[in-house]
Amino acid sequence: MTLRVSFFLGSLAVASLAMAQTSFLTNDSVAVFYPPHYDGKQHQPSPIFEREPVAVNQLTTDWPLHVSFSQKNGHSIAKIDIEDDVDLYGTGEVTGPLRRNGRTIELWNIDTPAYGVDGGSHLYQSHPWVMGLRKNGTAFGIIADNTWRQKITTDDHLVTFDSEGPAFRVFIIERESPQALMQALVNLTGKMSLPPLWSLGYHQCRHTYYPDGKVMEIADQLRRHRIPSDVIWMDIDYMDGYRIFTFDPKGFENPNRLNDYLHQHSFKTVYMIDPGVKVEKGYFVDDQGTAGDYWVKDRNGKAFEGNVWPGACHFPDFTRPEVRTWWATLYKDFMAKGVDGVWNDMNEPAVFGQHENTMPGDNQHKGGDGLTSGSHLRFHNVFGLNMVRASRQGLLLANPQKRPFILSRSNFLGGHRYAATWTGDNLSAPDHMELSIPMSLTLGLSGQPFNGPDIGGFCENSNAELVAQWTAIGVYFPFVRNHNTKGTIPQEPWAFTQKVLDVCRTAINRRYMLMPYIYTCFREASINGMPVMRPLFMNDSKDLSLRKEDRAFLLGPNLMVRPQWAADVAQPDGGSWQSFSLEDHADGYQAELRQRPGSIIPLANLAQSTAEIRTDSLTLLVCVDRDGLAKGQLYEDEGDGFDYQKGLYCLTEMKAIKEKKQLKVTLCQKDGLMAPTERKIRIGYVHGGKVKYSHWKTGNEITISL
Ligand code: MIG
Repeated sequence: MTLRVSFFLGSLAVASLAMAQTSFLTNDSVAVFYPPHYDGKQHQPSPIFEREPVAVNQLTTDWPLHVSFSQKNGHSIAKIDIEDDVDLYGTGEVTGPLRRNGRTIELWNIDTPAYGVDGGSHLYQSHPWVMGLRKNGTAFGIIADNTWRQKITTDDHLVTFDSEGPAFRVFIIERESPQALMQALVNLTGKMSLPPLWSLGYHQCRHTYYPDGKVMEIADQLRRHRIPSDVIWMDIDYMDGYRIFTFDPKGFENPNRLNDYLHQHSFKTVYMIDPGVKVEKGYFVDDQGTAGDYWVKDRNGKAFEGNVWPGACHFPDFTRPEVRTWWATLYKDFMAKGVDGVWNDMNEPAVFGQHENTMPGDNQHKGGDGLTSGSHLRFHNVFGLNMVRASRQGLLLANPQKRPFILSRSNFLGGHRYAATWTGDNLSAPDHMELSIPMSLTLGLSGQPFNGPDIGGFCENSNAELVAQWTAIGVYFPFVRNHNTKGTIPQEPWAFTQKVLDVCRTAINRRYMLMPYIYTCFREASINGMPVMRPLFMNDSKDLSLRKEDRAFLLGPNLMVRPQWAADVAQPDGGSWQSFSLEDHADGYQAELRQRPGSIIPLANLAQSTAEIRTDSLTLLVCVDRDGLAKGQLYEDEGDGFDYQKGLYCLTEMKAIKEKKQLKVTLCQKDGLMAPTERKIRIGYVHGGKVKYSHWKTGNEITISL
């Protein structure tokens, strides 16, 4: 292409025109810019995209943003000039505020326990993605299609990707709004498939509940204290000497019995699986991997060994399709013991005692299926992504009728196709609680809708105040799990005072009541890429007063959440959102909830687990706009399995109209093959800081007097 250009022009103009000649528009109206000397074999097939985008047209001359490529000291650099007054967001799993102008983010996945709250350390995941919001509300997104180590710098006028690897392509999306931008992002990267409903419940974890009797005791306590909950987690000590896919013969001698017990009490189980495989003759995982020659190699071509929990370990080379297939088969017997979900930790990969706690950059990966072999430097940032890709394959192989739930610590842009995530080893401290809001918002804007922090904090002792405050807001995050590290004091909701227990119960009750709404938000995320938890600016991208707000946030389109400790937050729509309470417990901790005028939020009756949630009696919170109108949606399906993909779901549209002192609400099925449920309905009219509840009624058209 450069050749063709230089044929026409003198050498001076070539550089700029070569660029113009090597940029295209994809069939989805996304611009792709190729650097000179682009070698696709160093980058493709890209892990970011669900399928390789197809370039169909030359880029139009009025395309606003352009990329200039350069090489310096062996680095490949892409610079994108941006206009004045653009607010930047995204950049993946990062600390610091929501607005990302003036930041440097290193993309190199490492195990970073007790990271700081602002800048500095790079964390467990990489998302070469920057989004921009202009004053007029239009949005752009920039993807560097590059897995090699790189830095993103966001100056006010310039976004730079500076990579230690070979020259890479840059994709730029232009859309009329941030909502349309999120849609375009998932059109490229793929849609998150719906998680099982149980994974949206409350999760209780610690490093480590041991032995199995302790796990049962935790289950009993959750039920006895009437903390609605769905999942109990098994951290590394359930294993036999940290050998993955085994169970400790003393503490977890009969996993079937334990899992049966938990299932009988309406709990699901999630167990940890790390990538490191103990080097040991006679251990079936190591034997199989060695027989198949499945390990990552060192620079001399020998199986690399590095220390993790079990001591010396081999690491599966997940870039290879045959290794992923083998890894997938390992889950079959494991899941058959009653395991419901899997936690893939340490997959940066973390390796003890090595430079940056990971494997050497000159380790070798073999690739396959169109992926060329290459050094660890190329594949490091996608080690986690490729691992969870293989794990997902495994869970689907083991249980083809169930939606896989995988939680991964490491990942990469596009990895939401395979796993949910959490924000790693945070600290039990108020500033980490505050940080968890912009962090989760930013992950959502970076294409990972299913995420959340360790509630209560992971490292160091938590305390009563922190657990109460953190739970009071944590229940509005997409992923809700209380977890802490070894050697610290317990931090379950009941571990402190009656007051803390009550605060946590009220908060978690609220989440379970909101579950029909939250599930509908997840469904939306799975279709149009809108984050479940989103910044206020998503309500109105032209309202500049919302651009920096990262203490208050939105759960879906209709619910605003303000932590008690955040006094004056920005208010969408000029402060017209209506404050209300769910379960009127003025305990001083619960987040303030506000509903968007013009919306309807469906609520379930209180349940102790998602398995108990029934939508045959619903409360509809109705908040009308100035014209007296409101509407909303309710998505229902079986909560697990894949029949919803064949249309077995019910999408209900709800509409309300207020005339004089009458409020009329109508429900009508808009889509789906599942028959609408016969139900009892109660209207909660949200107005003036209160909810006025009607009696329970039946039918799809309900009129109440206000
Ligand atoms: O190096 O499995 O982030 O959640 O409890 C520590 C033990 C290894 C790190 C995870 C954390 C987990 C812990 N793991």
